[in-house]
Amino acid sequence: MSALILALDATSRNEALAIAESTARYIDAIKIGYPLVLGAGLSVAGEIAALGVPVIADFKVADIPNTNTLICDSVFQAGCSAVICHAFPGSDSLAACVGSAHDHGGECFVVCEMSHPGGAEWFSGGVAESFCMMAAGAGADGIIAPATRPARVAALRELIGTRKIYSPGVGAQGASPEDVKELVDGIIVGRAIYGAADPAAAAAEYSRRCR
Ligand code: O7M
Repeated sequence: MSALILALDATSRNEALAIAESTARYIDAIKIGYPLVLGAGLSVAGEIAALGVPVIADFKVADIPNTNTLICDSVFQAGCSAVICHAFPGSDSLAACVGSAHDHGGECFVVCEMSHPGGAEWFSGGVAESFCMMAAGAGADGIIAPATRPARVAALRELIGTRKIYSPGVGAQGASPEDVKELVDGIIVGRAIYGAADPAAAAAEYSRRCR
């Protein structure tokens, strides 16, 4: 049983807000990132949050600690409830993201292994496990792990314990909610909902399948 997180990668503000409004009752959070924010501006975060849906800022923050703090502070001041960062810049950079999140009463999630085919190149061989341990060591609230590789999610669950796992790759990338819903806390679905002819109906169906 998992929460449903809509990856709202629509690139126009009006389209994004219309989809957010029509799907809000079926989803537990909305993840926004560069596709929407570069088109609509960061203020769209507050507009979505005003619908009563928590907003997760997926900027995959990956810089030096000071820059990470500046980015994360902006995200939370804009109304987001959580931020997603990369682990590879190191534990001090990661700590900066976690610190900003917690200073604002928010959460920080760390990408440990990515869902696309190339993700298996970079994140295999113990890298994902190292990132997972870094995330736990930094006090992060959870990690991102790929629904496209449920066995990897299971392996990372062993390491991360009761911290949250959010999992993308369901729908357009080929995974199903049933593949990971017992292993994770949130399933991230993008195109299969926002690109559907009827996004509300698609969200309702994914919500049913995630429970
Ligand atoms: O369902 P999709 O494929 O249309 O969208 C998936 C969303 O999840 C999209 O916003 C991606 O950027 C994101 N994502 C992945 O697809 N794979 C990953 O490994 C990680 C993410 C992600 O959300 O990282 C935080």
